[in-house]
Amino acid sequence: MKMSQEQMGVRRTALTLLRVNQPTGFDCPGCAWPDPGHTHTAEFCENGAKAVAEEATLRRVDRDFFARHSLDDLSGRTDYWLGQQGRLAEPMYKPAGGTHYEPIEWEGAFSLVAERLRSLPTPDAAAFYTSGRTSNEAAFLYQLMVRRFGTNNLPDCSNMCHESSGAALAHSIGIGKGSVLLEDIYAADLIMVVGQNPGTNHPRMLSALEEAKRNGAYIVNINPLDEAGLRRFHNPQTPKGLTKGQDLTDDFLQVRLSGDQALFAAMAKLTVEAGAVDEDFVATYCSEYDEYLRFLDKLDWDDVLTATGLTRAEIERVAKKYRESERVIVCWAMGLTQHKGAVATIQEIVNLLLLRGNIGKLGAGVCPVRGHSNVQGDRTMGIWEKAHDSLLDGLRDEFGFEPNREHGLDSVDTLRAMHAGTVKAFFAVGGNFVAATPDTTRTEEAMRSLDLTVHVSTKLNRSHAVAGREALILPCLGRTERDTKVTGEQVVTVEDSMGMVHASRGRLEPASPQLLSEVAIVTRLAEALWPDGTSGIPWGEFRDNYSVIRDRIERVIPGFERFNERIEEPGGFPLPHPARDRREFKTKTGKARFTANDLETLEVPEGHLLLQTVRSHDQFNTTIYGLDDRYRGIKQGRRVVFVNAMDRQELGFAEGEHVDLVSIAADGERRAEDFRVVSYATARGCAAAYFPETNVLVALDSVARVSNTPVSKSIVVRLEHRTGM
Ligand SMILES: Nc1nc2c(c(=O)[nH]1)N[C@H]1C(S)=C(S)[C@@H](COP(=O)(O)OP(=O)(O)OC[C@H]3O[C@@H](n4cnc5c(=O)[nH]c(N)nc54)[C@H](O)[C@@H]3O)O[C@H]1N2
Ligand SMILES: Nc1nc2c(c(=O)[nH]1)N[C@H]1C(S)=C(S)[C@@H](COP(=O)(O)OP(=O)(O)OC[C@H]3O[C@@H](n4cnc5c(=O)[nH]c(N)nc54)[C@H](O)[C@@H]3O)O[C@H]1N2
Ligand SMILES: [Mo]
Repeated sequence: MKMSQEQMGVRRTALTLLRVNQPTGFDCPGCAWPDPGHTHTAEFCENGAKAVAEEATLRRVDRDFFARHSLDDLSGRTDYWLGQQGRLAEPMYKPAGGTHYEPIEWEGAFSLVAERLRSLPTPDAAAFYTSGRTSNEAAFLYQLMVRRFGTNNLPDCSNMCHESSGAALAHSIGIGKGSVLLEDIYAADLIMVVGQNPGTNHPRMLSALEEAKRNGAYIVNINPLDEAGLRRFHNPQTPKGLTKGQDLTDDFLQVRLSGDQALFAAMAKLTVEAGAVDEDFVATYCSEYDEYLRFLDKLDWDDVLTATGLTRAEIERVAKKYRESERVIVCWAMGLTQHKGAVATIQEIVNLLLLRGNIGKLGAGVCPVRGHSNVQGDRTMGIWEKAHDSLLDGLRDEFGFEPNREHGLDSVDTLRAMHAGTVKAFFAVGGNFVAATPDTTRTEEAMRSLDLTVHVSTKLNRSHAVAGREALILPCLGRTERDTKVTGEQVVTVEDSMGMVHASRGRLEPASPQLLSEVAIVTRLAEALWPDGTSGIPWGEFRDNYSVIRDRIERVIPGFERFNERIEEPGGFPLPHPARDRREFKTKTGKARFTANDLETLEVPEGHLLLQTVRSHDQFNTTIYGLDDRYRGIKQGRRVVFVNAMDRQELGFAEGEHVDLVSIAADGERRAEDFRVVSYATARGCAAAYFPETNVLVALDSVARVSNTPVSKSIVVRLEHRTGM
């Protein structure tokens, strides 16, 4: 409330927060956790309120602001300062050689961007990024425009987020999405929360866990950090909630960073050895079981204990719970996806669940918990550099053009292509590419070397300050704002983490009369790219009436039958999920696949630690709300490094000492300066610090196998005393 009132004032605060996640309101821009049946007046959380306040702020970034602050000035500011300046209010342009952004008319902006895109040597010389707040309608039109233009270069924030989950699940169960609904959470008898900090990043998930617990579920937390938000949960919205301070979790495995693959394989081995396998399920629904048994047979306990840092007794305790449970769900987030072996780890989770038929039945399944509120929907709409032929065929048949069939660039490959000089123009709908991607110093060089950078954004951020030769900022409406077109007020739709699609209606007066919706920006750019209707696509009709876009989505993307009708259903409608709905597995073998992946031990040289980069309680990705991290006891500072007290002593650092973090990689060292050492309950040999301050440490070539996701959660580093300090 305090942050909301500072940003929005008291009246606007109350009006706004009452509209979050209600059937007639807007979808919370905070996270992708689904909404329950809308029984509470207030289905939002502290961090959702902060996300809303950031967008509904009364502060404005307009032409006077840009006249006062040069690009040099802006690029020297912190992410926190940039975000605090308020909402972008009008389109801005930085000409080649210019030192400042200057105002530009919308029409001029569109024709300039269209002209520059058209004069590229090939459509593949442009990359079109998406962050996960973009609505289904805008995302569908955006990928349509990009594919009509001729490229599949559609990197998105997913590439840095749940790409590993999608890759692993598509291989193992034939669909890259989670297989549980809220009702499953309520019906489970064992829920493992792995590599996730829901107290901060998905607070509404705690209410669901609380309900599950009330129904008898046993909850196990698997994490190198004993995240306080998950441990001592007290739901302020339910007077009859768990008593204050009671633990939400029943067991805690303090695993080492990157140790989860070994942990889940060991639990699988114990399950098999105890004779607890559901042989019928395995015989009916699964393939490659024998090969997997051979892998488990070879699994060496010493390797498991080294990788996990756990005792055999701890692992046996949870494995026993697993085989005594009938309905098991495993939830995870970035703690699993951002490692070198992320895909193998998630496949190992599927292996364990398959052993006892924990998929495709009530109360059981896989639950990757998504980050951005519509990141899953954007992928469903075709924001994917490796889209399947079925989507491209659909676009061809519906819109009458032959799409490029060659796979495009993901986020990391886009950066590589920028370095190589083959990508020359970068266009982003949302996000903060420069700050969210790895290898900050080199990434900034790459962005500055481009001919053109364009950002469709709500708020000022670092990516605007690190500009190409020519650069544009195109300010857009946010989720909370009214979107009025000639046919009336428009609604958009989003898909949550559990594959439920529902409507979102902005209610607030737009932050500036100059703002356009993302749909308007995409369609007007498309009209500038193909003047006089030469694209054969009726962009103007789409802009005037979003129902018409939904009609087209319905015809191209499976699962959206009667789309316009069904968005009115309270709570939305579920998209089909063959593995969940019918135990139908659309994999290469036609069955759910056991996958045997050899364990791989991370080499950490003497005197080094494994560093993970995490979110504080006061940030949304690269948007910094404040400088505290309440649950971890940090006040007024983000440059801290959490280290196990015993490691700190052994390595010879004092509590509170200021150090540099130095990462080592094949192509050399990288340094992040001046972090305060804080002793913290983390697994031995592991450390943690906040992102994006530490992205400078992640080498661009340090990526997860298969998914190409930057390895942000196991960076080999050493601490160095700061000389002369
Ligand atoms: N308020 C708020 N909400 C958000 C966001 C935000 O920034 N702020 N971001 C949104 C987005 S885009 C996303 S993707 C999600 C992110 O949600 P989270 O994944 O919860 O975010 P992180 O802060 O990256 O936390 C990673 C967690 O995994 C643990 N972990 C790290 N490595 C390992 C490992 O090797 N094994 C295990 N078992 N655990 C590990 C860390 O200790 C930490 O608890 O949240 C979304 N919601
Ligand atoms: N080291 C490290 N790096 C990471 C991670 C990590 O854990 N560690 N996490 C990764 C993950 S999980 C993710 S998802 C990425 C996040 O990467 P991004 O999605 O690129 O970054 P965000 O910080 O979420 O983007 C914030 C910006 O989005 C814009 N914005 C907000 N709302 C809207 C809207 O409605 N429309 C438009 N057009 N713009 C809007 C605002 O201008 C704001 O400044 O970062 C990744 N990077
Ligand atoms: Mo994310």
